[in-house]
Amino acid sequence: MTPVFAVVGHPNKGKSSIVSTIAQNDSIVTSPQSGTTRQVQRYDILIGQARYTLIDTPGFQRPSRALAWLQDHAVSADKRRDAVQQFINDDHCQKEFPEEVMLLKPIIDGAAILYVVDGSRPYGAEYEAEMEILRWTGQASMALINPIENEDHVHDWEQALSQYFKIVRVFNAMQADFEKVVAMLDAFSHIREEWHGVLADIVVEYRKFRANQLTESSLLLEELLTQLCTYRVSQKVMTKHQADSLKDILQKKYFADVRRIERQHHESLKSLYRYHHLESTIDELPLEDNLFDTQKWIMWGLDRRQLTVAATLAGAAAGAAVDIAVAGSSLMLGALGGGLLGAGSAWFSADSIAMFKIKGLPLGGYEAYQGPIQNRNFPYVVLGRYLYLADALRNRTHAHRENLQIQEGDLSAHISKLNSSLQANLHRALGRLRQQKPTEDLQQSLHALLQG
Ligand SMILES: Nc1nc2c(ncn2[C@@H]2O[C@H](COP(=O)(O)OP(=O)(O)O)[C@@H](O)[C@H]2O)c(=O)[nH]1
Ligand SMILES: [Mg+2]
Repeated sequence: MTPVFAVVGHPNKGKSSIVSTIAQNDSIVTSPQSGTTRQVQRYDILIGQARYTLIDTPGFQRPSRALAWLQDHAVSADKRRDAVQQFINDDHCQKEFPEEVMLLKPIIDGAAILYVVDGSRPYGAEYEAEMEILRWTGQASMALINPIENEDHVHDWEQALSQYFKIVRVFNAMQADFEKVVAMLDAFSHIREEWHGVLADIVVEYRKFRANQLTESSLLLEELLTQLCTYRVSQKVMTKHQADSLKDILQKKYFADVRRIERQHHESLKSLYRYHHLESTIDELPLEDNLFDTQKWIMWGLDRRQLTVAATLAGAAAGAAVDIAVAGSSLMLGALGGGLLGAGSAWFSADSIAMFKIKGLPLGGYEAYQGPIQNRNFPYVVLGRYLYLADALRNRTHAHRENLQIQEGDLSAHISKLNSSLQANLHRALGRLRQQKPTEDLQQSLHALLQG
């Protein structure tokens, strides 16, 4: 038995938006133009192993006249549902009230009702005909107040809706977070007895799905960091002179590839969170600049001081309890040698992001190569950028259709929320990646970071 929900209400109240948000999918068409959803659209939702159906409808067009027709065809309450059935089958009604027929049909066929109103617009008696018709179907129902512009009229709506619906919830299509969606489904399991078990399973699947997205996103991040930290491009040539002349070409290719690899992973992350149409923008990785001192790099990654603390933590023996306060104190930094923090110091050495090298080959000829990465901040920059995208995706709803602009974030604030052993592991693992050494423990720290 697959639960089916019909999302109904006036046109342009956010029905399609709510469908997107509940379905966790941005492929559903929403529009500022009233009447964009002209036909009933069935969406078979698959969340993990859970299946159910959401039906998006065009919305009521002539509810008062439709109700008048129904009232003429039902003499008493026990005949109301039959009257609705008759209304759907009636040729004249199909021509006169195509939208009402369309939206009532799935409900009479067994769909539960999600009635959507706009809490920023005043309540009006004209909605009563809609609610009355819905009541006549005898189906389980819930009202969702979508406060499109503000919450000014939510209270009035609650007063009116609670007379027609057992459950009335404020549900902002643009802001309803994952928990809100789950709570809505859970509430439904209590008003429709025969769906209780299956809706409880759906809620479990939603949670598993969400946890799975998090795990997948941390694996994707690990892959991105590993690829970018180890990436290099090379070319074999006959003479040393030819090898020398490859420097610019290889560097260009290297930069382009690094950017492409990052972009691909960002796109995969968007698909993982079921954003298939979302345009996002982020500044290009500033690879050409003198890396460490540019503001951009510090903006995405860590600043000098934080990098020094990171190196201190990374250097501590694995498993040793590291006192972060001590590691970060000026005492400790002083012990490391004040020179470390000096501008242009060799420790941060980063006049080029990756080395260009030429190697003689045993059988003659030369190989020129660019990469792998040298810069200490590089893995942090990649990490920071991915983290901001992941956070933005997790905190937005699929009803949002504006472009997403990824701007600066605060990586060190994110990192400092981890416990000290996870922090030390993270720094150690990123340090090892940069040194082309195998890492363990990276996954766990990344997972914790993404979880926030
Ligand atoms: N700001 C804001 N806009 C919303 C909200 N819900 C819907 N909209 C916008 O209102 C318009 C109509 O929404 P849509 O879902 O297509 O309404 P429908 O006709 O009832 O399906 C679209 O431009 C949506 O982006 C909301 O909660 N807040
Ligand atoms: Mg619509």
